[in-house]
Amino acid sequence: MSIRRKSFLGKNDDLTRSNSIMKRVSNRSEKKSFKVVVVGAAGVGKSALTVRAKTRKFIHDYAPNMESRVSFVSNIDEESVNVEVWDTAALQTAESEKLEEKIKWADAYILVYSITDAASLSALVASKCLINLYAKKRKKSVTSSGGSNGFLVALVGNKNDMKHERMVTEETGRVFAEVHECTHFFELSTRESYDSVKTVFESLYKAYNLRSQNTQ
Ligand SMILES: Nc1nc2c(ncn2[C@@H]2O[C@H](COP(=O)(O)OP(=O)(O)O)[C@@H](O)[C@H]2O)c(=O)[nH]1
Ligand SMILES: [Mg+2]
Repeated sequence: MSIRRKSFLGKNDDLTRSNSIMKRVSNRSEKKSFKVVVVGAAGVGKSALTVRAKTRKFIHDYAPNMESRVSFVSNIDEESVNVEVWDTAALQTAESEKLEEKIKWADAYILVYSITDAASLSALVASKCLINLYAKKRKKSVTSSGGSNGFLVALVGNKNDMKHERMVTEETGRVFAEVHECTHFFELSTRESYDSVKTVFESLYKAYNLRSQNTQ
């Protein structure tokens, strides 16, 4: 009798244990995902920024023209977020079909220029137009109020450690961001600061999260 009872209790214990395991597994699989595309002219530091965000390290020489998709888990506002980053290469019109796919895939965009290269800022006008065009077609697009039809776009002026070679003032970057309806603007040095790179991703995610909550 006592043996039967014992085994019955054991079954319950097993059930409780497996329920709690299931809960843990489902919590893990419910980890929020956040997809970001990094866009910009060659040499502005897209790959350095992407690698910095993932590994915290600054890699001096990353294969140029190489495209990569990386993912990492980031702790934002005590939430574990699976951040996926598509570090693009050649984003010019010949590639626009591929670009359409990337733009539709993303939840947010980081447009990078180098403060030492004025042409790299002008080049972003075309990219921003393509984002406006393709992101509208995206089913999941968030159309709340705020800049750029609700698309989350951070303009990042990179390499601000190279002040002696500066060609773009911070004010010019800020005005560009306003005129082209970017939701965020940062000037930073990927080389010098991991924290400022992290802030870019964090700010975009927080805005994304807020908008997702508002549209539910
Ligand atoms: N001084 C400085 N150099 C940087 C910075 N970010 C990237 N670089 C350098 O700029 C070059 C191009 O970087 P990369 O990430 O390959 O550019 P991408 O073509 O846009 O992916 C590399 O030599 C990097 O070391 C930065 O914040 N400061
Ligand atoms: Mg690169």
